[in-house]
Amino acid sequence: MRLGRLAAAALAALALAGCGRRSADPQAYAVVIGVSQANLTEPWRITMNEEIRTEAAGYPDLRVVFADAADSADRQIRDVRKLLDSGIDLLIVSPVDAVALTPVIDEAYARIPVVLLDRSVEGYGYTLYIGPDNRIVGKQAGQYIAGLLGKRGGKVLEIRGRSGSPPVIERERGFREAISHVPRITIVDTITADWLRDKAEDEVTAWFQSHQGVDVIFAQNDAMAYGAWRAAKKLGRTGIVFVGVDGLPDPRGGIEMVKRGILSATFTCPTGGREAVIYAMDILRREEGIPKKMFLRTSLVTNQTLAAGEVAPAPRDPGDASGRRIVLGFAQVGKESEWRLANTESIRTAAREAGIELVFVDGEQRQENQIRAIREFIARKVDVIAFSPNVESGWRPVLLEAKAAGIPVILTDRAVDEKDETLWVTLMGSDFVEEGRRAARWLVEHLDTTDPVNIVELQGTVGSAPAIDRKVGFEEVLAEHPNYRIIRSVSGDFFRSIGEVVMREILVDLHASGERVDVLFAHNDDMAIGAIAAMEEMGIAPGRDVVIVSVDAIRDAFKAMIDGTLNCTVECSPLLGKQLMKAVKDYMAGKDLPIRMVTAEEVFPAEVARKVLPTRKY
Ligand code: GYE
Repeated sequence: MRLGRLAAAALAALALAGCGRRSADPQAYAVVIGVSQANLTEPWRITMNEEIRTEAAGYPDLRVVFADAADSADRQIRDVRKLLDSGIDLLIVSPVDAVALTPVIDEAYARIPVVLLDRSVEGYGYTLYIGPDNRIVGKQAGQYIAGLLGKRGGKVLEIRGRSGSPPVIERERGFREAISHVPRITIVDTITADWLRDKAEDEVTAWFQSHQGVDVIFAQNDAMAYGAWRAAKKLGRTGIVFVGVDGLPDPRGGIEMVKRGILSATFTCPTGGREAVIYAMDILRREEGIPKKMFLRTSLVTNQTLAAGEVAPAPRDPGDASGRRIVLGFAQVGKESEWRLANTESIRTAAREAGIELVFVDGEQRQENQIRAIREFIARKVDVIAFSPNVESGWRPVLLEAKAAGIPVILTDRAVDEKDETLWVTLMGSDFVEEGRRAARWLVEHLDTTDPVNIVELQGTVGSAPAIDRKVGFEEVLAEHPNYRIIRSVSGDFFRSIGEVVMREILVDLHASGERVDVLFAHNDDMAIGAIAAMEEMGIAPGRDVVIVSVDAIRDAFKAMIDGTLNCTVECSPLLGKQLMKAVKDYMAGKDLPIRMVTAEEVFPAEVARKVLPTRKY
């Protein structure tokens, strides 16, 4: 990581803002991180840089060099190039514009690790994304306003940030999803104010000239909400509720505005600056168990939540595990698939290597067994509970018991359909909706046809997160291609044997009704491999007569692709052991965990199977 003379000079030239009193000589540092910031006009971004600076100060061997793109994509592209040429070891970047910055960030990623903060790029050319889940931010704001207005509904004026930027699109989407349930809530208008207070004040002042009553003004950040409040105050418009986002703790931040009654509510939106440095150093230390995406927790701030101490609760003292082994209680789903067996093995091995005492219970595909196991963990006062929920619903009572017992819960692999996110500390695993989308995108590209296409779908366990979400993602993409039709959709419960049985029944039924099947979409490889056996038995050539796409990317799927009986598999990694043990240790050490961690995954068509098989770990 030593820097060349030229690089040192370039770095010195770029080092507009180094870290405080520390030596300016880049040679003095083992590690140099470059930070390319989108702008320094938004209070939230100023806080992000501050957090990076503060956290970095804790690493004596680390130097951080900042660059400000002043909201210009061209300038940011130049900044990133300069930082790269100056020989930095890792890049932290918050892109001004996702599309414009993708090529240069791909370039950087080809050379060094890249951490994206708050805004993403096209594709997956980065090491780690850290940021709020902006769709959830919009959803939470919508739920709050729906709760506030109730059945009588009302008129909402929406103020959005820079149009076209991903946070704006996602917050709008989440907001509309949440208020769509209350027909009497109408968005009377949407104003664009580029995240800026003054622009919001001017725009809202103009808007009031030609518009009458509005019940709520929802602004996508606190600065704009404050601008709107000033406009209303100036024009004597009263009785309006103002809702913002960001909830920064500083004297002019959203929390203060709630306390002063300017805002009725805001939502904490962590900048991720601190986490970016912590995980950047983990990446540079080549620590394992680092996910592809981390979504930070956003929480509602009102005077009630402030009074209840829910906002910015007192820092948690590290679990008193100092010196003794951490005890982790893990309730597994069962043994339904090769994926599940690999997942169990990964967790057992990682616990051993991490020196964590693992109390492992196999739920044998039954929710009540997992619930009983969690109650035993609570009675035994384990330090942390982790489990993979067999199905999404029915967990509230036992999660409330764990919370009451003060035992943190980690969800691995599968989510629960519970709104109260304080009932678990993090969810780690795959993006199942995206997996469904990937399977459909591959299929449409592979077939490249406008002819009618008949699809049979083998679903996973009914009511489980992967089955629900993969179906949603798959159908979301097919909705744009009406010639694709799912003609049969039956559950094989993720078992190879059941996949074979139900596929046989479907083929007999289709034969009787004279219907043709062109495609099989199986929610996991095991069911697909079972279905392949049923097809061969019925004289149908799997992979040729019927195109087959499935999910997991287990070794047997690659063997089937090499045999020509399977056409594509979408990866879903079961190797969550290291990530889980890192999360347990980080949590016990007092670190806050992101609300969601998403693993890095790919799509494997048959063409690459022979080359990739030797590299597969499960
Ligand atoms: O796809 C399947 C397993 O929850 C992601 O469960 C997991 C799924 C996986 O049975 O093989």
